[in-house]
Amino acid sequence: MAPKKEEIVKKKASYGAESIQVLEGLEPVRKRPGMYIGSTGPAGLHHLIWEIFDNSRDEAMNGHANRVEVVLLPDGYVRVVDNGRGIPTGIHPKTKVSALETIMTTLHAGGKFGGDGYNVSGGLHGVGASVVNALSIHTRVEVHHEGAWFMQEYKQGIRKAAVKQMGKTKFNGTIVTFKPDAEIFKEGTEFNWDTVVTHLRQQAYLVKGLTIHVIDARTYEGKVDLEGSLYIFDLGWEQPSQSFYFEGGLKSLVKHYNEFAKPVHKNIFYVEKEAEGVGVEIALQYIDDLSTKIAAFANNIPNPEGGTHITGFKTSLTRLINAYARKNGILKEKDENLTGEDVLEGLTAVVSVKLREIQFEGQTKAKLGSMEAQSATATVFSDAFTLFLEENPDDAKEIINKGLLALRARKAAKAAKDSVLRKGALEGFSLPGKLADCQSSDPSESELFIVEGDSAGGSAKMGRDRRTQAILPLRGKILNVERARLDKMLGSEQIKNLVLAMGAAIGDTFDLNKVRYHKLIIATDADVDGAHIRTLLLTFFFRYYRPILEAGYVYIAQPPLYKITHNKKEYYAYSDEERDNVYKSLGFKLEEIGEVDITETIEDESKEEGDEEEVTTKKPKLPPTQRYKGLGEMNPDELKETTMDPSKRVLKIVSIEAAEEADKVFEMLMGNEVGPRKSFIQTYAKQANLDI
Ligand code: 1YM
Repeated sequence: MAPKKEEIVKKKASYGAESIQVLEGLEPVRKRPGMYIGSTGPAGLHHLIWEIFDNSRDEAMNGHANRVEVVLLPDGYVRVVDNGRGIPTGIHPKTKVSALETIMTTLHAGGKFGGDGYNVSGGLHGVGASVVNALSIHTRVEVHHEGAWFMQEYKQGIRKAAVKQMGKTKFNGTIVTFKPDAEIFKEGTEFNWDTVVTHLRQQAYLVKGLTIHVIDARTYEGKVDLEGSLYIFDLGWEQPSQSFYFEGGLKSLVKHYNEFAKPVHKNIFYVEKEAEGVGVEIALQYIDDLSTKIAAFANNIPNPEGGTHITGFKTSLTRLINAYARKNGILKEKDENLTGEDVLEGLTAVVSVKLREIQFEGQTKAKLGSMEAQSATATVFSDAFTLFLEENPDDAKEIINKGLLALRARKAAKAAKDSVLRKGALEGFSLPGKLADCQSSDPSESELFIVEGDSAGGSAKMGRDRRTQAILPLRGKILNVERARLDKMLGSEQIKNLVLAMGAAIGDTFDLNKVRYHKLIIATDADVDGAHIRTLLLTFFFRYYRPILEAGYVYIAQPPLYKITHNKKEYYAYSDEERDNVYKSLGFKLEEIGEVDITETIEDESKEEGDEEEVTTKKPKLPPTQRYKGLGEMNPDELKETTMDPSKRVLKIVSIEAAEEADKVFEMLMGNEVGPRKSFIQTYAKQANLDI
């Protein structure tokens, strides 16, 4: 959250109002909200909840609270309740106002009370509350402390009145109710239930023993009784709600991550210990998969880019696994060590550190920079993991076997890559026989059409502009290698041809400057097989040719779905909607006609190719319309006009994100786990059926 933390002189003090440091008012927050909450979009809006929640969570981490409730209320309000000590309400000696008011209405007001508590939010305790207050149209804070119940309200961060004692109470805790200011959050002030639930679930894993209730009471029609019970949850409303409580902490989180995966060993490794003044908590388990998931946290802040703690962890993991494998004769003297890459394959791990002084690399908190976290993590992990391997020999054996498998796969992949390279190198300029190359040798004007199937390939060859357009037909089914590791694809003739045609090698020797075409156009059919092949090609580019994607060289052709013939003129439509628009523009009224008249080419398995039957449903009033199921159904002229001619065609550029998405789909379709594939197929079965 708040920048320029360094400016704050940290002062050790015991609990009390006098240890709060006051720096400035709240105007800067409303002037530049982005500086304090990142953005005024949805992320910034949700950040408000996290800020208030963090104060409750810190109270729990310091051992004073064990329950937090987050309620989305009607009319855009949010309420966060905890059962901690309550924000101090005593009078501050300098400002002569209540500590509560100072915390809520001044920037950088906070305090480090109770000396040895972790400064868990990576800032000063309570610093975020004033920012939330400044950006809310209405805030109400209630503190229940030692039998007394206090309250103060604010508008856009400005108090309405002094802190008031409302009465007596038997609770202890803090309640903050606020409504984000629509003037600030111009994109909208509606919270996303899933975002809130996901964030709070993760937080529950990070704070062992803390119960978090999340309640969606936005549609509640009764009066919201803010002054009744401390916990709305206790009132028994029938509202969507979720509660999280994880005794196992990070162990539970690893279990959650691996919920749909197949573990390669039974016991989840877990340690929680302090070294060199740094709290370290680690959990891990290997699964039968190629991916690696390491979640990193420093003072409960996610570090998507890792940092010193992750470095310490990874280095130790590689060293310990090799040491154990050698000691137990699994790796012989002549064998080479497993690499860091090998031991990461299939790993799910969570590493969380707690530091008193925290340093991040760069402006965001994405990467931890504190050096002491590296050695502390290494120390704690080394001792505990060595013991784990020794006490759980079955788990140890499976973990090492998994690493050995990765090592073998890595070597096989390298051999395959080398052979592709060698072939390219040996044959000099010789290109694959399947490739119909273009005449131009200027990559910036050259295009390679990667076409599904030999028959479409034939049409494309005839319809192309030979000067700038090259065609590489792929035999569809062969690419459909089920359950294959991607490494194996490199052994496939089809992929080798593609690599050779592109002319830029692969792996370590890849050179973007050598790519022979600056447009690589994937042209597959608009059916399930076509989608499958496209996914596979995109995955291939994503994993082996990311620079090509980043350079924006990869495109997807958009062949039309329909051809409409009317008065000797032809019209192409790329979607059902476009087709209907064509009808309308030609003066046909869809509403009156109802069903659309479509001529389809029905393929009959028992007949020879080309011997197809035309089935036409006669509905008199619409012009003849042909639906293309594949590129192969188009003649060269049609293909040229609709898909290849640069002045008429539509191409979709592939972003790195789209390729990453394809990679995920590929993993699901081709991976070892049956569950996700099954549910994917069930979900998309309806869409798939349309093509049959
Ligand atoms: C719903 C939001 O803010 N709870 C909360 C905040 C504080 C305390 C307890 C607290 C902390 C300390 C001592 C301490 C805060 N205190 C301060 C400050 N819930 C919510 N619960 N006594 C009470 O850290 O030593 C800031 S936040 F600065 F006054 F200590």
